[in-house]
Amino acid sequence: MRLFLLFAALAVFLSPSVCAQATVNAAGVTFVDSASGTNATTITLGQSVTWIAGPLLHTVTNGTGNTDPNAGTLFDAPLDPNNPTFTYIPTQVGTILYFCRFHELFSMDGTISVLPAAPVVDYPGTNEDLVLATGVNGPASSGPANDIKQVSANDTLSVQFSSPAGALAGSPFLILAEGFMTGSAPVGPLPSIHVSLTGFVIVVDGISPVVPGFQPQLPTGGVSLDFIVPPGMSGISVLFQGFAFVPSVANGFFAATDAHEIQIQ
Ligand SMILES: [Cu+2]
Repeated sequence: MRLFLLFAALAVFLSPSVCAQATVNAAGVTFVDSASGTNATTITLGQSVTWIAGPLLHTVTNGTGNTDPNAGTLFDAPLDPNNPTFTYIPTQVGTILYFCRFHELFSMDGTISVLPAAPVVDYPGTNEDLVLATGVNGPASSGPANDIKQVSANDTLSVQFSSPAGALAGSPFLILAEGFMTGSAPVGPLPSIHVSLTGFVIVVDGISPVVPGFQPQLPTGGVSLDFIVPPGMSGISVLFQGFAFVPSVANGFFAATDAHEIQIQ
């Protein structure tokens, strides 16, 4: 019942993701990477490399040279005043050698080292002793690469909220959630708050006294909730995030967990 209420609160915002990219200048008869200052470029998988022309005629050609049978199999692009830029996005981890067909004898060449993409923390919190973990029909998990999960109707979603080392046990706390159309995640008011000020609902209220004089507190063992995913909710996601409110934390006001996005398939 409560989950239906969560899903009723929908927020439609777009959060564009920005990927850093590399640029390489054709300087005379040398390729110069803007970051390294040499002909060596390092990126992570998913990032692009853009070459920028100088006044001379060049090519950007993968391979070790004109006699390489594989030369030009990945890219073989002109780079000159009429073709001022060329962009390539590698599709796998590894090293790509490239050269200029016109200036091979001048050693006009370079390398692209493509590293694995780092695990993504999609919804970072304040990195304190406060953890939200979620599980689908099994153990709950948290940490990098665990912020987004998929569920289907009738799955059991478990949401666990705790201060593993106990530093924030006993604090006033909140567990919040916000529903949205998958792909249109809400935009929070601060980098560590991912629910929007207008769209969140309170899942567990660890602030407001139920009995006057008795302040609720985060239990030492944390809080654990189980939901059965209702049918008919495909295409909707719910963002969960937990907070503790004590002056001893880094910002003096609150600690926040990573948020977890649960996408209903
Ligand atoms: Cu050249």
